[in-house]
Amino acid sequence: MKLYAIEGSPNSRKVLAVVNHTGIDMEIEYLDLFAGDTRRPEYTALNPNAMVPTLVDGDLNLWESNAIMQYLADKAGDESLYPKDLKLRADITRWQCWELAHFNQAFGTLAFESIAKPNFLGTPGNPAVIEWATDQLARFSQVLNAHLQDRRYMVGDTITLADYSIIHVEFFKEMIPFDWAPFPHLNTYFEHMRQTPHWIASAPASPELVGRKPQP
Ligand SMILES: N[C@@H](CCC(=O)N[C@@H](CS)C(=O)NCC(=O)O)C(=O)O
Repeated sequence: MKLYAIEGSPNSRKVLAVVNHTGIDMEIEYLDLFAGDTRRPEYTALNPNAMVPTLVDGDLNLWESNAIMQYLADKAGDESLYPKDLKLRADITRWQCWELAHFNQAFGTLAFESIAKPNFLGTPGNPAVIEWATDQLARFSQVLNAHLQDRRYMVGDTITLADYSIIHVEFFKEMIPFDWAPFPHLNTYFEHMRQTPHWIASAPASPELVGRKPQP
């Protein structure tokens, strides 16, 4: 199996954490975002979104990080990360969908407008979009904070795919202009999860390397 990833990319890290956690055999090819690797025709033939991650397993060509995580956990037979029990599985899938549709959308939009645009694209962020994303992030952070009030993990008592999906933006959490103080349970959870071994193993060696191809 081969995984295409970008160093430090949040959606790549979700999948890399699952690769590390399960120990599943994987060839990993890192693409260089700044060199335009994701836009090359050989790569867009695999992933027409020109995004990472992408998994190739024989004749299966799979993109969307959460789908890849589910596939790998099942393929590795890891019933702790992604249990077969229907209700637990639905609960994990629910949080993975929620992360993608709401939390990540708000977080990603705020990060793009307030960090990526001024620092990498030479254009200021759109104030109306920043205001919208900030409101949305506060709205959904409240949901996450309440869920985590008396929990150590998103679902059950051990790490599942839901945890790696929720924390995938961890590296950028303190960089965005957002007041996390009203969400103490969310903050405690991120602190705890950022110290877990398979998440640490998926981290870039340094912030400067994010998006760049690691040197052999
Ligand atoms: N919904 C997709 C999102 C993938 C995504 O946003 N990937 C980012 C890196 S974290 C990317 O490749 N960005 C490059 C671009 O937008 O050109 C998934 O979960 O896999």
